[in-house]
Amino acid sequence: MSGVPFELVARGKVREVYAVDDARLLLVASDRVSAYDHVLPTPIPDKGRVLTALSVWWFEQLAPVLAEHGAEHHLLASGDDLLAVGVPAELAGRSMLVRRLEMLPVECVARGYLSGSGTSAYQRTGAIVDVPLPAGLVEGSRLPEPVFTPSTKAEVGEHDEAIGFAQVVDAVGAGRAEALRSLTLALYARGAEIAEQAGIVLADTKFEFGTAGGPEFGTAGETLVLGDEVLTPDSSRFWPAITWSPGAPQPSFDKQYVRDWLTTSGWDRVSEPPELPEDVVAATRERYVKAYEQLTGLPWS
Ligand code: PZK
Repeated sequence: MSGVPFELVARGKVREVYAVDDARLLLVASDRVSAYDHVLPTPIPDKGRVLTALSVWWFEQLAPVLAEHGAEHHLLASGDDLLAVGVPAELAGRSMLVRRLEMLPVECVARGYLSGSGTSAYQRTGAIVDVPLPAGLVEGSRLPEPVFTPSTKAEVGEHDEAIGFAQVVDAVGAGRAEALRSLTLALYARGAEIAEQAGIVLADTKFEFGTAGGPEFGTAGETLVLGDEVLTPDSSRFWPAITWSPGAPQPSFDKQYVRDWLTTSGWDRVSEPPELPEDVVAATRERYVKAYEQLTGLPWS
């Protein structure tokens, strides 16, 4: 049915992972979109290709930061280079061939602005788990400095749960935990700087890391490898800088038309979500394309 000549090894809400061989995986991004914890029945044309192209571009931008930290990324090939690997032409544009890693069981979240679950935690405790924050912040506030707020990796349908640094140490060891925090904050800082120059606030983002297996796994000299998709609107909060105004939820760069339409549609947020009208689909596709063009400075195809 799917037409992918590889074994499915993992499936998320809007993308899939296939095993190409023992050493390589294929990450395939779909055109599906999620909102309010549901996958919508209406795809957004080109979303998978745009997010893949954006992620590939970011891996290139972040390579110097990774190198400074003695780290690497997992991307091996994308686009038409995948045809030689046997990836069907219809999928090549929304696929990344990556190194198969031993993934570390931690979501590495960096936040430069207060939002969402970060705001909820702050309002309850004045902190995000073990990271204290100053008084007087509101939804959308810029933080005095970016913070590392890791979380557990939830199963599909569950929510990630914020954890403290000590739990990261328990999960991966003190040396790796320090390296993850340092690298996460350095990658966020570079991403936020590039986004800011493009008129986009990178409020927060989530990275996943692994280690390249082999005999060095778990030893002191091992190399951390940045995996997953990076700095896409699905792994990050992107806000238009021009409308940034702390004190209320910020409009999403990509999904605001979808959210606004769903909110006014009468949908109860519990039952199956309705199909999107074609003008909302077209406007949302344009937002993904605009995010790509604005960030990269490149024309979309
Ligand atoms: C890997 N996921 C998360 C789940 C997705 C992605 N380079 C890698 N090596 C080994 N495993 C993974 C990766 C990566 N990236 C990441 N699952 C496995 C995930 C569901 C859908 F696209």
